[in-house]
Amino acid sequence: MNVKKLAGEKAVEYVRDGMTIGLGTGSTVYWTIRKLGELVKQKELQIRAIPTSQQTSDLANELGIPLETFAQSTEVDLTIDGADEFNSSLDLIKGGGGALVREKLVAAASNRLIIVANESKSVEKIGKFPLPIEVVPFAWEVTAKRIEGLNCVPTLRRVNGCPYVSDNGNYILDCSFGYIENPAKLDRTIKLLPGVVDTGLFISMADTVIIGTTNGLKVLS
Ligand code: ABF
Repeated sequence: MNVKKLAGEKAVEYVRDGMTIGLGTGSTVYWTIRKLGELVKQKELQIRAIPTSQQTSDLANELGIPLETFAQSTEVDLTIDGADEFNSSLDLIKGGGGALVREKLVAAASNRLIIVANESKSVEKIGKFPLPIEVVPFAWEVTAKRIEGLNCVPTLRRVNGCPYVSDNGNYILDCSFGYIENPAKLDRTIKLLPGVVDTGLFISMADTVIIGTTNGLKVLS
């Protein structure tokens, strides 16, 4: 059973005609976007969407989903996105796919955030997944040292030996903190460091998590 498809397609049931939808990034929300594309093509659904990455923008364009930017609308009715980890309070680690800054901006502009995931992302305490932190390339070494001082091991994300560059032209540090006791406090602390653009901690942002399992769907709210 494709549990990503199961969760991804379920989220489409929350979409209504006329909504502005935030489209997340990743291999689970891929199925949401594909399903939305089908419904738009069959003229069964009329939506506009704001993508959280170039990758999602390309997919939505390919499927004929009308896109808009924050120049047209500063309010998003519903965002559907993936996650790398979630706990029972619906705190999240995101950014494994490198789109965390736009994902957070779109989520923060949304009236509702639905996360689509599978059971492997469910944890008691977040932090096993290395926390992605987007940083300005200039002086990234200094920023990394400051973050290291918060008791973690930061690693510059690389692709084919070169630094990974986000859609915003920044670098990403994958930071192994181990279990994070107070995610909200850590998020605030990291964001005060010069050079940090944002962190992959999404605290009190998600309203619902749809979980695909081999026994069917679970929904946390
Ligand atoms: C996204 O979903 C990212 O934040 C995250 O890295 C990614 C992982 O999800 P999936 O397993 O669905 O690809 O939103």
